[in-house]
Amino acid sequence: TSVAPGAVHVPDWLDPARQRALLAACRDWARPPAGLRTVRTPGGGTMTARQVCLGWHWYPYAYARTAVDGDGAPVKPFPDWLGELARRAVTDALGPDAVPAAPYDIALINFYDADARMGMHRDADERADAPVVSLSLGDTCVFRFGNTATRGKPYTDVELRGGDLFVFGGPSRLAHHGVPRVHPGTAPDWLGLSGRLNITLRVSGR
Ligand code: MD3
Ligand code: FE
Repeated sequence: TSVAPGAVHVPDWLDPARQRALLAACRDWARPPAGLRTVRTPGGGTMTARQVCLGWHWYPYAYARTAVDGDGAPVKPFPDWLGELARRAVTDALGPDAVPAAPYDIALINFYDADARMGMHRDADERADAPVVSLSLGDTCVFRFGNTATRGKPYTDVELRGGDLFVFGGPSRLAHHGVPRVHPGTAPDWLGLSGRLNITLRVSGR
């Protein structure tokens, strides 16, 4: 389903076995060193979703090779199989011509509990215009897809469920977006996750 030019939602893209395998990998990546951390913004704010990074460490508002706002350890490597998954996602959502020449080399994994949210923002810290791939696991959330010019209206609210794929490329790459709410207790029992997890795959352009 196309939400805007370059923004494509593919419900149920990950089958249950893939969801379980991805969750197990995320739990492994979340362990120290350079594991799950709370992100603090320069203005003194705290992000309610906690995060772990692969390949490059994101901190507001730049990338580093070490967990500069965590324990300072080197960032875990970005595995080849995640890059393959990203290229397959872009091909399925936007077609083979949209797959970037440069390799996918960043994963940002956000863990949401029942009260976590993400305010409206743009992802502009990458030096490449390659599509961003988003994979969701666990609880359903409300995902707000806005416009490039402002953080406010007009925007479209979409329910993102566990197993869903969303790809943001072309004119949607710099659109504002956020997660105003998570619906607790909506993850399937077979997954064994209380809360929501989102994995974004990106090209750093470095
Ligand atoms: C639209 N994550 O990590 S995923 C983020 O659910 C982020 O954790 C949210 O926003 C989450 O930066 C939303 C959907 C998403 C991800 C990246 C985008 C939408 C995007 C990049 C550009 C445009
Ligand atoms: Fe974002």
